[in-house]
Amino acid sequence: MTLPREATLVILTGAGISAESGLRTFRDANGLWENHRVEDVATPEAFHRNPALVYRFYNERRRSLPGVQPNAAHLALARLEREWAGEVLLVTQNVDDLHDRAGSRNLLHMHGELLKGRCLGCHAVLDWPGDMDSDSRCPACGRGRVRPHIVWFGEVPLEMESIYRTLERCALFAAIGTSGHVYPAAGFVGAVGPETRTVELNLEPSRVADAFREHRAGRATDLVPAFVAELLGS
Ligand code: BJW
Repeated sequence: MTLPREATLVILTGAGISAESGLRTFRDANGLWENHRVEDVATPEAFHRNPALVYRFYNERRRSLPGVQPNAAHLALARLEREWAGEVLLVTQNVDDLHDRAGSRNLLHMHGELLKGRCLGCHAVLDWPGDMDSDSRCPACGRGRVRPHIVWFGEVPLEMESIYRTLERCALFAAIGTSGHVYPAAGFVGAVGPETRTVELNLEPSRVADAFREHRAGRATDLVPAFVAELLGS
């Protein structure tokens, strides 16, 4: 099915797109980190109970970023944004910076970003490339404690209004490398219009695979460059 070149496209990505860059997905290894369930670390309650553990979890992941590079799938999506005549909105659940480094600019990090912190006092969002702990203080107000700028379970994801507005009017919605376990992202496919082309690209069917009209099975680094080339007609 061909789309008008000025059509709006929404692409949702999950941990599977960064897997081939060397970043573990959430539901690999049974979703465990040092024998803690990710769900027991990525919550406001966990942060309140044991902030040192939660800071360490995110410090480790932040430190791993310089050692990984965007892969062919990240680069293909940046190409799509550059070469497509209409709007391409890339919504990622990933907190890594691989889409940014690949060159995507119309990009929303709905679950936050590892390289940012947020002040618990003045709520400023801050660039934070290094480690963070209970002694970290906000450079904007000079007083507030800083937490990772991450959307934990039970918190409202970022940019929701803008995402739903674009979903309602998009001609194509594609979900890449996401398991469909976590809402609201897992429900985006149900928020598009009746004419919208919906495509799932994944190693295996997600939990919400039945809601998509088209499915492509395989690795993101194979599927995504081919899908983008097809959309661009090259
Ligand atoms: C490959 C591949 C390769 C591998 N190539 N593919 C019941 C119903 C509805 C909702 C709820 C409910 N009960 C509770 C909720 C709410 C809750 C939720 O969804 N819980 C579920 C567990 C049931 N959600 C929330 O709390 C969210 N907030 C919320 O709902 O607020 C209310 C509200 C919403 C909207 C408007 C107003 C109010 C917040 C969710 C925050 C999620 N946070 C996390 C952790 C923080 C970030 C971090 O520490 O990194 O975000 S959880 C974790 O899962 C992370 C991810 O972004 C997220 C999604 O995971 P993802 O990306 O799908 O990864 P995996 O590992 O699950 O899957 C990888 C996939 O890749 C697999 O399918 C593989 O096959 C594939 N793959 N290699 C292609 N090479």
